[in-house]
Amino acid sequence: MILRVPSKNVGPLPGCDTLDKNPVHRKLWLTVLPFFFLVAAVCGGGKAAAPTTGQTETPPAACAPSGTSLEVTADDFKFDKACLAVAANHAFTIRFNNNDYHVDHNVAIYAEDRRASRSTRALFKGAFFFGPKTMTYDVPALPQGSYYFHCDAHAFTMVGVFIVS
Ligand SMILES: [Cu+2]
Repeated sequence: MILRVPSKNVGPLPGCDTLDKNPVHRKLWLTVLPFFFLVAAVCGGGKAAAPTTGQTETPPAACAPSGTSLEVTADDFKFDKACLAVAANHAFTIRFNNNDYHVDHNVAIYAEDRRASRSTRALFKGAFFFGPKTMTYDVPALPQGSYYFHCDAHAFTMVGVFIVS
């Protein structure tokens, strides 16, 4: 709805006494003007409170396997990758670069997102170690599935999708 306060047809604004001395006009303005503002406020408020349709939820990460040597880096309490992928039923390695000075990180693989399920079972738990340092984990073959990788100490911020396909 588009509201326009008429500027030409209705006459001068209240307070413009020099232009309009007619008390009836002035009374009309004082009655009508607040109504305009009220309608505008209600319409505007309704628009602002309208439910948002498109949520800004990030789509699930997708990646495809490429060899059996994975690599991921921890930097400032974040993994540099949102998705890791490996072929099903093949042992593989994860080269883990912990770049955070004097911070203990690891990489573990879980059946479910630990942010949603604290009791999810671990498919693999890499050893913790302080940065800056790089270690290579040997991970046994995993069955096909869509899993998650976390740092166990910072599961809420250090997380990604782990695809075995
Ligand atoms: Cu960590």
